[in-house]
Amino acid sequence: MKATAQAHPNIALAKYWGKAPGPANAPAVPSLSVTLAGLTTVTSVELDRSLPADRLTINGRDEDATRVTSLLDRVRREAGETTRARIVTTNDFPTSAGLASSASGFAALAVAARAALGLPFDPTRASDLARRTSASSARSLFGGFVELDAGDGTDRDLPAREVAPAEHLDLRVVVAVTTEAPKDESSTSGMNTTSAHSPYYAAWLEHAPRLYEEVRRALLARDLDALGAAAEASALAMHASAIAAGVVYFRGATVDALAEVRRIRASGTSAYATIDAGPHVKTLVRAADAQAVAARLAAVPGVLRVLVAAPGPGASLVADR
Ligand code: 2P0
Repeated sequence: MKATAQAHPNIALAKYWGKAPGPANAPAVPSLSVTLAGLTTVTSVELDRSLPADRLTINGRDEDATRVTSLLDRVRREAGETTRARIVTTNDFPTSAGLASSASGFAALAVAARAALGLPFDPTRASDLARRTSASSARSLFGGFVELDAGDGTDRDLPAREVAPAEHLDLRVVVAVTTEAPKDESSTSGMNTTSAHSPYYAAWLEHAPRLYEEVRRALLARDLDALGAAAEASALAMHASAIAAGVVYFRGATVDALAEVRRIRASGTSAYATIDAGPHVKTLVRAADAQAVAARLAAVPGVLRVLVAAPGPGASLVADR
């Protein structure tokens, strides 16, 4: 009746932005990500017959449980249960680090919720379950390099799957943190505004699958330069479509860090930027270059700190303490 799971955030190399038509929170475009080691969310789910509603605590603070309840309700239906749960989640990285704690959070929650309700460990089932609440979290069920298809407008299962294991590519992600403030606009809101109002959303829908194919091909060929070029193009195309709808996640330091990545590249080091629904810049480099690139980015005015992450494992159950 109690289970605990852990999961790690992921960074999309080929971005998901926009939802497919239909009821199931499926992406409008395919995406491909890398799951990161060393940054961990741990979530426990404990059924409690005395609770009138689910109770959620994140890093020791009570939080609104609406999205957590929507996920748990699906598991309760599958398990034939109605009992409410106490959910306790902790992140060992700051939620302002520019790394989506929602991705690792819903991935860990999906694994812990299924186990607490007596369902077997099944990353594919858990990935589809997590995707229905937060699409990027579907990718954190798996380690290494992970892809998620676009939806087809139906309610069919749509889990992510591993493309290549963590050790497949010599890669580090250097995260340049540009603010400690929470983001101005959630991803869900930003992508819905983009799809409703951007004159360039149709162009994004047409272009994104090609960039995804380029990222995938380069990954399988272990070609960091081709992968990085396609990943940077995916991030910039996503933001171009969003900016045209008035959804601007960039800050001054975002643009300055992006310019520094391009200077590093012009000087001969393979370094490619990607930017998510926030102002932080993540740079894709080889392991041997990570410390030097981190030092260059740390010196950019407006960059508060940097951290370096390697490809890591998928979500798993952990023994209850
Ligand atoms: C991604 N992002 O592929 C893209 C790139 C942010 C920028 O998926 O509405 O929390 O819950 O499905 O997954 C973040 O959005 O959105 C995201 P919902 P989600 O990683």
